Amino acid sequence: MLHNIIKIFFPYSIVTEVKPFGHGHINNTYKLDLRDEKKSYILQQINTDVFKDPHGICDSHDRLQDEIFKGQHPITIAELIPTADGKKLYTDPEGGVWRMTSFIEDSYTVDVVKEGWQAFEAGNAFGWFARACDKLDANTFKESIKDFHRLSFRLRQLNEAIDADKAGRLESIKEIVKFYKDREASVSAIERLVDEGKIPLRVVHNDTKINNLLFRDKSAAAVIDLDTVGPGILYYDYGDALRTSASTAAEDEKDLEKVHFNIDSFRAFTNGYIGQVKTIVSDEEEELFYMAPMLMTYIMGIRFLADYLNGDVYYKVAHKEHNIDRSKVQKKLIESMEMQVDEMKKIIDNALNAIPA
Ligand code: ADP
Ligand code: GN1
Ligand code: MG
Repeated sequence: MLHNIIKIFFPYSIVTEVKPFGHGHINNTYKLDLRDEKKSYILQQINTDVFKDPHGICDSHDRLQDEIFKGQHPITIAELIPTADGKKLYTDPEGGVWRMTSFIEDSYTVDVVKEGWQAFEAGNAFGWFARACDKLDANTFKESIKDFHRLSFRLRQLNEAIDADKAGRLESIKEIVKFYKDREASVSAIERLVDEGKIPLRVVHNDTKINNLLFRDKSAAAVIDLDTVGPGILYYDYGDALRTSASTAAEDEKDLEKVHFNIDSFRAFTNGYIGQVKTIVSDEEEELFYMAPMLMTYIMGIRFLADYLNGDVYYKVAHKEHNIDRSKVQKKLIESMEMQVDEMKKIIDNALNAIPA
């Protein structure tokens, strides 16, 4: 099956190896090697339950690479590789939708940040990405998933999952549900600002988890997983990236004693990120950066929770507690952030007011 798909892209090549690759939760990803080619490729089956318009995703990727490949940058994105007859996607006879991109050579991902430079590099790379997108007009990009980071939409989904309790799991997790319910109001400020049009809509990444970044040696080399690139606000990328970049543990760590929001990683990431975006940030945007990590961690926490209640229909899971484990980690991170908000504000202010070196 995979070999038939590869033939659509490379009809005259011999496959030496094709194997599942990476730790993504959404698409099916393979690394591909061909005889007589030094370069490798990434072949992905796009999850069309999640992404209803895969052509739209590729159009956005194409426009982004047109913009980014115009210049010389220390960081890059993967390049879309068309089929032999020049199409960006291939739909197989069973309806599976496939895409090929260049493999970023000699790169590796990080799931848990262990050293300060990794957090700084992550901030620098996602900040670079935001600046690279600054020239693109957000109104001409489509959301690949409607209301993706809209808190009220995610809360509605959670409420529906609670009401339906499809998998019969509600009783056992009442305390976790209460934790999130108790905080609904305190995380709603950013959505209000967006609705009032007070902060600019930009083209942003919308899925800045640390393993959507590739490192080479001791630097960030590429920003990947561009499926959600589209309209959004800086806070989404800054906040979602910190959810993983400043966590001391994996997103699904079972031992919650290990989970903390690490203020040193937060500082390093923030210095890297704000150093990049400082010249494009508006006065209004400066105000609520400190709330972004909490909002995005909350949103992911309730999405994992809703998926657990729905019986694990959205995210890939390795075992039946996987989604609730992930949701508990987000809860622990929120608790840890709540204790450090004042310090977070100071760090952001310092970064915004720092005089360039
Ligand atoms: P998902 O949407 O399922 O998260 P990703 O696009 O993030 O899919 O890919 C999953 C993983 O595959 C990444 O975390 C990374 O490890 C690896 N990967 C994806 N694209 C590339 C690439 N162009 N070069 C090297 N590794 C990649
Ligand atoms: C998914 O695709 P991946 O694994 O990088 C999800 C993100 C979540 C993340 C949580 C399209 O990201 O929104 O933050 O899992 N992507 C989509 O790990 O839903
Ligand atoms: Mg990914």
